[in-house]
Amino acid sequence: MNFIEFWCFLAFITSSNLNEEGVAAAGDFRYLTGYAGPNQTGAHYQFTEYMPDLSMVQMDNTIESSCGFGFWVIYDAVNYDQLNNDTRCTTAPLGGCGNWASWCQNLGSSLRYAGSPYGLNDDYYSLYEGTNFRGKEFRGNTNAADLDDLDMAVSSLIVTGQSGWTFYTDVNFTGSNVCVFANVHASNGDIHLDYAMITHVDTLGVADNSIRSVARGCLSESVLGHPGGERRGQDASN
Ligand SMILES: [Ca+2]
Ligand SMILES: [Ca+2]
Repeated sequence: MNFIEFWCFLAFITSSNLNEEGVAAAGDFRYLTGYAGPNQTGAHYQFTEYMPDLSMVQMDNTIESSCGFGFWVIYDAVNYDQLNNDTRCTTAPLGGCGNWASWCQNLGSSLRYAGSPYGLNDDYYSLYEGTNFRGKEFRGNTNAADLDDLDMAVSSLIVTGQSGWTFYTDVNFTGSNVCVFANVHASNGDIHLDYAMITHVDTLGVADNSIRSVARGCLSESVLGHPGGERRGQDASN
């Protein structure tokens, strides 16, 4: 099967100004303010939760720039793209304000964040039915002996925080396995985010649609990423 993947990383201008609307830049305040025009102009809407259909707030195929904080994924279709498209547009999680990449502008019809609904850098996993974080999801911060609707369906995943997570190809923590730690350590002032974005799980050495359970901690000899150390090296204040 042939499909074109657009690796669409929103080219945010790095800015220490985490918000422009006078909201306290608390470390756990996740939001995305989308604007209909470039350079944060025009009609706008501030999202703090999942939005499966942007027409509900008159922003369908409209957003061109944003300010934000947290790990947001924007989809071409409603309901997080299901399996129809494979365009990936994600925000730089600590990136502040900026124009979206041209191929992401006027495209978004749904959006949601990855990671914990609570603290930005909480230990958490988000599993997705489609590649590039599309479709149904299964998410959590504890062991899961099975994955309900996502049993043998996981094609991509994101982990946040500093815990490792072990993914298994059978239920009840059995079968082949791989451990994933955050492999990106972002910081902006005293705000930190550790994460790993796996756009295709087969890059982990487990087959697509094979994951069936997940355990907290690194319980596999196959390991992606590194526990903690790299980020501490960048964090002179601690
Ligand atoms: Ca669209
Ligand atoms: Ca799948």
